[in-house]
Amino acid sequence: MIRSAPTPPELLEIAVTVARDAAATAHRMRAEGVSVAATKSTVTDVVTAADRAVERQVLDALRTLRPDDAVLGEEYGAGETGPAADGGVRWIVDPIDGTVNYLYGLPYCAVSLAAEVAGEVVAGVVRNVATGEEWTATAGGGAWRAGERLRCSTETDLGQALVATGFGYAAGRRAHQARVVAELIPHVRDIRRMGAAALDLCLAAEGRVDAYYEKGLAAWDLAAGGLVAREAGLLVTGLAGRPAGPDLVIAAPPALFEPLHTRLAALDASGGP
Ligand code: LIP
Repeated sequence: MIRSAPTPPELLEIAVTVARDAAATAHRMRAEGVSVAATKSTVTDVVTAADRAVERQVLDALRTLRPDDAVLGEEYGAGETGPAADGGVRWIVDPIDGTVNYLYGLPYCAVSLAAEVAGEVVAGVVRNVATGEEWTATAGGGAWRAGERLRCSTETDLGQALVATGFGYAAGRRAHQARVVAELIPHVRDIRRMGAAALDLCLAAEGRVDAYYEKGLAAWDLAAGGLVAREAGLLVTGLAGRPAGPDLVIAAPPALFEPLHTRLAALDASGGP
């Protein structure tokens, strides 16, 4: 059977359905009590039973709805699916972004689910597990929350900008990131470290922070939130024209991009361990 490629809105509809069910499971499991199931890169990089259960639920739902698609997830990797076929769809899932907030009962954690076609993210949803706030975007179709189209901050002065960032789990990386932030903070309004990269990108999409940067993001932290940010008018890149990725993600409105990029380059924000 020849199946036509799904459109971004069709992929978004699936993503939203799956992410809402996933967020409901995460919410219910949080209410039932949460404990650490395992650790990953360091003893503070935790996995809860909910991270695994939620990703498993997403994998099962996608296998039912889109059996030929590939999936990349934080907990099970490319697991059972392998790479996307040429021109095929790959889903990228972070079952709970902001796992430490989830563990501590802080209301800043999210399910993030994106659909990539031919290597480009074309649809994405980020849903806050605690509050039910939900951000969506399709490539070329804008970024949205609660029926409102989102636009990024119009701030033009880096000195007035509220800048979100985050830190990795490994001590050496955190030390380097702390040095960067110590040098940046005199040049911005203030810094926010809220603990979930996907949500930071969504807040930047609606100007609730002016800009965001972080080193060390994985594909599942960035995929859906990055599209939401881009569709709201932010530039989302790495340093020196490189694409956004593990080395660095800078998400800034056009007027703030250059001054922020210049500072981060001078501070070697993509360097260190
Ligand atoms: C986390 C982020 C957080 C970032 C951490 C980590 P997790 O994801 O979203 O903001 O600073 O480095 O990647 O581990 O909660 O899925």
